[in-house]
Amino acid sequence: MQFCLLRVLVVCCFLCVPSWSVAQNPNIVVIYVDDLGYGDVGCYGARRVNTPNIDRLAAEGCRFLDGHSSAATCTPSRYSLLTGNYAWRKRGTGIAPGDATSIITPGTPTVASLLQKAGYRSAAIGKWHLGLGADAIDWNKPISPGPLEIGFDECFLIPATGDRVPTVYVSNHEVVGLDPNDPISVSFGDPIGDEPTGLKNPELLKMQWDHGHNATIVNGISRIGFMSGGKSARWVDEDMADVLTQQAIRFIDRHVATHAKQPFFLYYNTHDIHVPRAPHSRFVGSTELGPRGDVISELDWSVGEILRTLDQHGLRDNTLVIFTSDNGPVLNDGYKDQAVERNGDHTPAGPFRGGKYSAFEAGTRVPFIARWPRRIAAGTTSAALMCQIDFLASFAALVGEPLPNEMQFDSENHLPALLGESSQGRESLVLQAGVLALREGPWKLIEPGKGPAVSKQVNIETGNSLALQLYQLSEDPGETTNLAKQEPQRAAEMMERLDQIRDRR
Ligand code: NG6
Ligand code: CA
Repeated sequence: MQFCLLRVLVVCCFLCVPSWSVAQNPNIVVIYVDDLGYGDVGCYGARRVNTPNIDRLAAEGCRFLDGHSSAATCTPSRYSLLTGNYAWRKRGTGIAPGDATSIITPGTPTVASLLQKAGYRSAAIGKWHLGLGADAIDWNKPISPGPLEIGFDECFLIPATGDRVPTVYVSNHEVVGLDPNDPISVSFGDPIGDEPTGLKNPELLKMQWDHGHNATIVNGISRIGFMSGGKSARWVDEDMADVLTQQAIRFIDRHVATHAKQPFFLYYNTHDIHVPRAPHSRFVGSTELGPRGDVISELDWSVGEILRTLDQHGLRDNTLVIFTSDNGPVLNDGYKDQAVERNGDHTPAGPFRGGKYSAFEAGTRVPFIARWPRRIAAGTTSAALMCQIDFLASFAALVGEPLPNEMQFDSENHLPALLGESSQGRESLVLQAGVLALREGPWKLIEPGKGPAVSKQVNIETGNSLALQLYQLSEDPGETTNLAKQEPQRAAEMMERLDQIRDRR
């Protein structure tokens, strides 16, 4: 009798559990790193830096071996990730100047607006670099449109990059900590203000510039662009990882406290490991590689803090965490920070050729890890061809929210591959550097293009060549042997298919 009662009770309890706690869509955290190369973290082979937290993510989830950003620089990759469309279809999506207006206009469907429709609360934290405002920005007034107008509920941003003015954070529509009596002015043309510049006052710098980056000095580092005013609002580079990590943690804490019944989407964009590389003193000297290695340690710490926060709230099991990078690695990106001199035998690009800005594989093949303990098997790897452009359609499938069907997207639903349930990813993928490249299975075609074969400033092979290039990556991951002449028909057919995709809309 007692046993029967117990059974009835157990069944009742099960039936009474509110449906959201059984079937609630997972929280989604995208950790989007800046300029991190395929070979820059332990779980992808790095031996000169320790990344225990990133490695833990991989050990508890699926590590993708052929995961890509859609472009070899920041703005187009971020545009594609959020909109599900190739950036090269739209003008003005190259590396955005620090005063660019909003590149994704309100009304454009985005990952954030899709998830918002599906009941998520969302935050964009960290690097934005997709422009803000509709006209020339006045940093002293409310700044709109921005993330809040394309589906995010809140934001805390580095407006462009760490090396561009204005060196201030923007929270929702306001510059954080601005004194109205000390207004901000910014110029990417003629000099403004009377503050020292890297060009005229190199003796004031704690880190020398190498190319570009010689305008207004803020916190001992000269930047791209001139800035005056806004002194109370200026960030301290060494504190940036702490500030952004704190913001991410606070968003999760607040969400749990006030919106626990809703899932959340956290789009967390680190400044690390972009230039200027200015780690907090806790991480200085943590590697032999100088600042570039030390900011990888700092990045790993930040990832660990976010994972710890999920654990603390009991959210680990039902949160999909994706860790990836907006483009491949670069050593000297404009500051003399010892990245080249102290690199030693570290291989930021792993086995691949090129790097940031390059149409060769290292431009876009980046660390790409997905962890969701409830659905993704721990400690797995996948060779599926994956791209961040597919987050839109894959998340739509995940949360059961249809994509607006009057629109055409480049984004494809590869949820089964993302969850490690299928080994089949994309059949084809267009990758953007100065020129476009097409991946199909192990084959890679790079269209002919003018421009230098090696970018002198950053010392990276661009992939530019007047000749058509064709590589077989499973046999030749380093893209050493151009097979276009041996396989003219395959090369011509792939070129035709690249043109078809280009002309599709
Ligand atoms: C380049 C900058 C480089 C970096 C890049 C954007 C110069 C000479 N170089 O123009 O330092 O800021 O833009 O990087 O100014 S990205 O990761 O945001 O695409
Ligand atoms: Ca980048």
